[in-house]
Amino acid sequence: MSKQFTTAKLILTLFAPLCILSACNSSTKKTADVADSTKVDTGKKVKYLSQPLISSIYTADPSAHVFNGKIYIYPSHDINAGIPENDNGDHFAMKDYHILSMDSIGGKVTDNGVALDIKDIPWAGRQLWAPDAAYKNGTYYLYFPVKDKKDVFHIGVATSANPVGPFKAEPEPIAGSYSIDPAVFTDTDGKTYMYFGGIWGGQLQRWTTGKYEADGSKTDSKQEDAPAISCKVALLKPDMKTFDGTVKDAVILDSLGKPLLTKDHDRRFFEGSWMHKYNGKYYFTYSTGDTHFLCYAIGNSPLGPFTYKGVFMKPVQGWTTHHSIIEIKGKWYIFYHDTQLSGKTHLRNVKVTELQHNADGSIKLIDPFL
Ligand code: FUB
Repeated sequence: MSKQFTTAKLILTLFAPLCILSACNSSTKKTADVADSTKVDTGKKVKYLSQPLISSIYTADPSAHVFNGKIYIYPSHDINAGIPENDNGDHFAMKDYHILSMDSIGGKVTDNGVALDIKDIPWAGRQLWAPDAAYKNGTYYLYFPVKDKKDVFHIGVATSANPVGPFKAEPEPIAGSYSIDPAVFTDTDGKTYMYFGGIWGGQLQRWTTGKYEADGSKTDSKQEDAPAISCKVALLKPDMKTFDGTVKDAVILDSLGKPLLTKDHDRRFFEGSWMHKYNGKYYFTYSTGDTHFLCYAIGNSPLGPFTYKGVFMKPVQGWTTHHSIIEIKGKWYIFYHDTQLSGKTHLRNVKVTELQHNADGSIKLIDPFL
C-alpha cells in the first residue's frame, strides 16, 4: 500500500490528472518525467487498453472468481473520505464492500449493493482493504483485511449462502492473521491456501519478530542487502475459517536460487498477491508497490519457493496496482484497476483484459495503455 510520500509521488498525485485532461507542458519537467512512468505522454491523448467495468461507484483491488459459471468480482469500494494522503495510506478509508457480477466477459456488470459494512464487523476499527472470496460446501467465504481498534491490520472472514452476500462476519479476526491483501487459492487436491501481506502501509514489516512492533520500519529501509520480506502463506483448515499449522514464507528466488533482496524494488514482493495454476505449475503473482509492476514467479508447490520470471503488466495509471487472474471458457483474464475515472490515487476503477500464457509457460507482457 502507498507509503514513502516521495517528491515524485507527490508530483504524480497532484499533476497526473491535469496531464491527462490537458496534456502536460514539456517545460514541467518533473511532472513529465513522472507522468512517463504511467505512460501519460506529453502532448498525447491517453488511450487505455480497457475501460472501467463500472462507473457508478469507485472500485479497486478486484478479486474475481467463477462460481456456477458466473463471474463475481470482490473489490474494495473506494470512497472520498476527505482524509489527506499520507505514508500510512489513511486516505484509503473504505467502509463497506459491494460485489460485482457478470454473466460473461464483456457482459452487463451488476453492482449487488452492500455485502458487508464495517459497522457489522465487531472487531473492526477502520479501513476495509482488498478482499477475496472462496466457496465450499454451499457456503461463500469473504476474506477481508481491516485495522482493529488498536490500528493493527488483521484478516477477518464472513460467510453467506449467496455469492453476493449479505455476509455475516465472525466475531474475531482469523487467529494468527495479520497485515493485508488475502488471496485464497483452492488447489486441484481440494486444499485451500491463503496468501497475505503487504509491506509499508500494509504493516507486514512490523511482524518480522513474530509479534507486532509498532516501529517496524527498519525491515524495509535499513536492511537493503537482506532477503526481502516474503508474502505469507497459510493452509486453511476444512472449516475455511482457521489456519492449519504455521504461517510460512512464500519465498521468491532469483535465477541462481538466491532469495530476492530488500533493495530489489523492481522485483521483490510488496503487496497484492494472487495464485493461479497453469499446466501443473503454481504461478505466484504480485505487485512491486513503489515500482508499480505486476510480476510473476513460478513454483512446483503452492507453498513455494517460487522462481522469479518477470513483469507481466506494466504500471497502470495511479500509485497502486492490484490484480486477480481467472480462467473462463478456456481463456485467461486479468482483473486490475487504475484511476482513469478520477485521476486520484484513492478513487480507482476496476477493469479486465485477456491474459495469455506463451507456449514456454511465460506470461505475455500486458501494457495497460494502447
Ligand atoms: O485498496 C487498499 C490497498 O491498496 C490494497 O490493500 C493494496 O493492495 C492497494 O491496492
